[in-house]
Amino acid sequence: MKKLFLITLAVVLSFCLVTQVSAKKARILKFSSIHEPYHVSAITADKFAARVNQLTNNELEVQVYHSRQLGDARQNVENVRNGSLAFTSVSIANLSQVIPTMDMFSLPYIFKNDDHYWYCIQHPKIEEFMKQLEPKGIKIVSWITSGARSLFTQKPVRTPADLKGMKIRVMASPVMINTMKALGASGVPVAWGELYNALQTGVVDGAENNPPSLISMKFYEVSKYFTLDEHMRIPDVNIVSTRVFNRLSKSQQEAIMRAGLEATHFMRGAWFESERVSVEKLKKLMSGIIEPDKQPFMDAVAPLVKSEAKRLKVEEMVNWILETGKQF
Ligand code: GTR
Repeated sequence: MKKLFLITLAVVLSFCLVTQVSAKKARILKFSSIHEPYHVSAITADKFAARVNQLTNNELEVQVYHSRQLGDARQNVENVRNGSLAFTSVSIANLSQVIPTMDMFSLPYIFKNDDHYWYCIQHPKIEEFMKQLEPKGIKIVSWITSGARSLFTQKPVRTPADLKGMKIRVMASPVMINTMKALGASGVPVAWGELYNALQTGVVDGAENNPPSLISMKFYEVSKYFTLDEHMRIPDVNIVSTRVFNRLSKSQQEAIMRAGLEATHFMRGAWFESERVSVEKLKKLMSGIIEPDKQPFMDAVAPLVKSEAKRLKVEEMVNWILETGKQF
């Protein structure tokens, strides 16, 4: 009888324990993505979220909101800074609103190719450089890529002379605006979510971006030519709010950083494939994919790289990037 009582008690107690554990609520952390759910950056965010949940045994639950549901890039940056948003993925060009020197990464043709890009961004020198953001409330969780940015326009562009008088959409980055000027066009800042409309209504004559984004945002419907001049490789990064991060336990912080590193590895391969597939699709969807001689574009912006590096006071870093490029 006593034995039965003890067994019943043990069952009741373990039931209470289980319900208590499962009742322990996960801490919800929101991740805002400006991309459509099938864009590689959005898929990377989903994978990151699932991995954080798994590595923390669901103590943390990262919830990803795609397609600008929680805001466009600049708003996301502000929300990460004030802690109302935990994560976002963003172009470093948009971090120039926080620290102007971040615009260094927008300098045209400073990265020789994809391998040179990855060599630089994973170098301890750049890791150190990015720490400037921490007192501003932003911590880098993972480097992802946005590939090379190229021009897409209503009229064909084969040389910088063809850009004369054109209004080209850029991000709110002084370096991007000045680069368009050096190429003979004018750079017009427009938010990502408003670009389709701006192209459709002729507010701008073109824009510049990577192949996967032309597909995910359907820009091929409202522009005809894609000129693969590959003028910039501006990194995207996944960032976390330091206000949120600093309140987490050490093991939760480690889980986030580990999931972040894994996201970088995943993204690098997935991006490569997505870029290839997207160019194939765009060949069928647009009037022309132009592979121009890049040299005249490079020549047109070479003086600007020097003057902008000086203005931003990043000459030493830019010289290092250009110098290391000789090995690639
Ligand atoms: C995309 C990039 C975004 C943002 C966007 C834009 O390719 O992934 O972070 O830079 O371009 O041009 O606004």
